[in-house]
Amino acid sequence: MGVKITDYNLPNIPTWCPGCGNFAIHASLKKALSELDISPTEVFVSFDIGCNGNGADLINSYGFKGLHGRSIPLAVGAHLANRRMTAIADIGDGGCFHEGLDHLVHTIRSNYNITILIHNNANFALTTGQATVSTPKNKPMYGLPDGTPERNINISEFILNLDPSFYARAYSGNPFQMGEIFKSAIENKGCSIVEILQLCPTYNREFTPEWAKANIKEIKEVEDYNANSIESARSVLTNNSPLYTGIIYQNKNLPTFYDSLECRKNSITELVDEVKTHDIKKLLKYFE
Ligand SMILES: Cc1ncc(C[n+]2csc(CCOP(=O)(O)OP(=O)(O)O)c2C)c(N)n1
Ligand code: SF4
Repeated sequence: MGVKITDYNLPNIPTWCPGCGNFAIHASLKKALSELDISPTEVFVSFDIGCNGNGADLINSYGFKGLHGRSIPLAVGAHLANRRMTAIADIGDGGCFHEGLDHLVHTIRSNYNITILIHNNANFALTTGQATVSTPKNKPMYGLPDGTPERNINISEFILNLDPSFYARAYSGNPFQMGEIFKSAIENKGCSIVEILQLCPTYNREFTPEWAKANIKEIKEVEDYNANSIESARSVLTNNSPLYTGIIYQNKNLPTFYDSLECRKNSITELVDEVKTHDIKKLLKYFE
């Protein structure tokens, strides 16, 4: 193996709170990429605005820190321009299921070959703990002492209803399983969604490692579980009790966007190879 996990390190110091699940998520991502022997020069990671997005300072790869809710189209753009890159979007549950929701829906629908890592800490953490779609109803949150009056969304069922190519759930307190899930997601040919149940001891104090131990189970504990069956996936996601982690659903037969694009079928170059340079001096003269 040529690539080492340390090849992905940068000298910057993380600013996350002690006990934050983002530490393990980042370490697992670097471990997965190095174990897949993917060089940092072949990786593009787009980061959202949020605590998750502070990871932009910590990974030695190509990348872009975009606007809140917009890390998904950035990864899509990188992938469409150059399929030699492994494109990963890193986003919080707030960015993903509020302002960025349309991007998630259309990326799954188009089946672009990218991986989306959703840090689900059940709140908008960077802005000090407001309620997101995954915050339990009636839970007091910043600015909402009596809890949110709105209903929440079962995000795993929501994703499954879009018929994704790959949906897995990880838990930040189980980095070994998380790293293996990331590897499978990156290797999957299509849009891979990984929802990570992320510890946030500052704004989601109820979600503790003890709670997780009692309520989270690995899908491999379900006898004869078939991750290729959407019915099996639905049956374990409906009431989320227990919360299962692992590869919940994978459809290896779903064509990717590029597979379905007739005009690019026989091309041997990437769009990035086809960019031509244009002399715009003449055009600029017109405005003088
Ligand atoms: C376009 C835009 N909308 C809203 C904000 C304000 N904002 C910045 S971070 C943030 C919360 C991020 O929450 P989430 O995406 O769940 O990530 P977390 O901080 O929990 O990791 C919000 C609402 C912004 N910076 N830009
Ligand atoms: S507020 Fe929560 S998500 Fe943000 S750094 Fe602290 S523990 Fe992590």
